[in-house]
This record gives sequence, C-alpha cells and structure tokens, in this order.
Amino acid sequence: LPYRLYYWPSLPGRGEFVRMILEDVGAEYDDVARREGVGAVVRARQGALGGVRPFAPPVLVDGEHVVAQTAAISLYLGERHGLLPADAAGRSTALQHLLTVADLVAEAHDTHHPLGKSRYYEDQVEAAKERAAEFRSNRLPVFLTYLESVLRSAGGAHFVGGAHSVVDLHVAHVLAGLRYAFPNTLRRLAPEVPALTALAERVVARPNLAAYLASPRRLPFNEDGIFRRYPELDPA
Ligand SMILES: N[C@@H](CCC(=O)N[C@@H](CS)C(=O)NCC(=O)O)C(=O)O
Repeated sequence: LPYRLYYWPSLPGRGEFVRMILEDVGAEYDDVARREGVGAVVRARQGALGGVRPFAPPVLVDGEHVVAQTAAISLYLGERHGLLPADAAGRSTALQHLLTVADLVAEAHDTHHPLGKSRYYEDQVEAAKERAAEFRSNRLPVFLTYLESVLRSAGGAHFVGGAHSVVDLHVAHVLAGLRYAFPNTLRRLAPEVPALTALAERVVARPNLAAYLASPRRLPFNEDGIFRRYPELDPA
C-alpha cells in the first residue's frame, strides 16, 4: 500500500520536507491534493482520514496510521526506512535537530508574516522589512552557525549516527529554501558554514534526489510558500 501525503498542492512548504524523505528512500506515495485539489487537504483537517485529526498539513497516511507535524512524520518515516540511528539516544538527538529546523522554518516564515498568517503580505510589508532585517542580521546567523557547530562536533559529515538520516535531508532542504528567499544573505554567510554547505551539496547529489529535483514532481519555490523571494526583505 503506498503512502498518502496531504499538503497544499501549489507550494513546496513543509510538505517538501516529507517529499524529500519519500523520494530519497524511493517510497511509493500518492500526493493526493496534487491530483484532487485543495479540498483533499481541507477534508483531511476536518478529520476525513480517520485516526487522530491533524491540526495542519503536512499529513501522512500509512494504512490505518494518520500522522501530522513535520517532525513527527519524519521520525516515523526515518524509523521505517533506516534513516535514523538505531538507539533511543541517537533518535532523541535526531528529534532535537528536526525540531530546531522546525523553529528555523517558523522564523523564516514569520519574516514575511510578522503580524499574522491571516493577513496578506501586502498589508504587513513595513513590519516584514523590520522582522526580516532582524532575521538576516541576528537570528539566521545564530541558527546556521549553531547547526554548523553541531555538525562539526558530530564529525562533519552527518548530523546523527555517523550516517545519512532524515536530519541531513531536513537541513539540506532548509538551506535550499533559505538560499531561495535570502540569496544575498546566504552568499555572505556561506564562508562561515562550510560543513553545512558541503552537506547540502552531497544530499542533492544523491541519485534518487537528483532525479526527483529534475522531475516535474518537484514544485519550485514560490511566493505562496514559506520561503519567498521578496527583494525588499533581502537587500543586496
Ligand atoms: N508545526 C507544524 C506546522 C504546520 C503548519 O503550520 N502548516 C501550514 C502549512 S506549511 C498550515 O497550513 N497551517 C495552517 C494553520 O496553521 O492553521 C509542522 O511542522 O508540520
């Protein structure tokens, strides 16, 4: 039985962290809303999938099991497909890193929606400029140099267990998103985070992922998602 993924069909968003795992392990999955439209996500949020009703997408369905929250989905898939350490300590460290990436994703999102998700970007541009300036000069370097330091402490090649894992996939994808949204800032920060940069390059060269990234299944980053390129939020 293939997995079913429910995520907003017109943006990569948090769904892409799940797709990266599914594609890397070569799992069969039905990206339901890409076929059926947003109604599938709306119905999933209303509880139509059974199981535990999800608060927000992405949602993964595996047979009877329905799981939401990007980190929880990633933990589930990582355990099933050998992309996590075998021991409890290693798995808790992996979850720690997944949740740090989730924090970074939320802060990246809030640069363009500092006053609230229910208002349009155009109605909060001035606040967004202030928030993005703070993100670029303070929060983003703090997150990236933190991730660089823990990667180096783990030996420099992988975040956990001395092997490729869902954490490496998450970090590679968040870097791709940040590079899309904040190209100038990322160019400036790159020399400070060489191990992260090299890890991201290795991840996208993995054969299944390289094929996926070149395929029509890969949705390009756009200005409806989490990582948006608004030049006023990343001045040269
Ligand atoms: N912490 C959750 C956040 C989920 C989330 O915010 N999903 C977004 C799309 S990326 C959404 O549609 N949220 C609707 C809402 O918060 O009401 C996760 O990591 O999965």
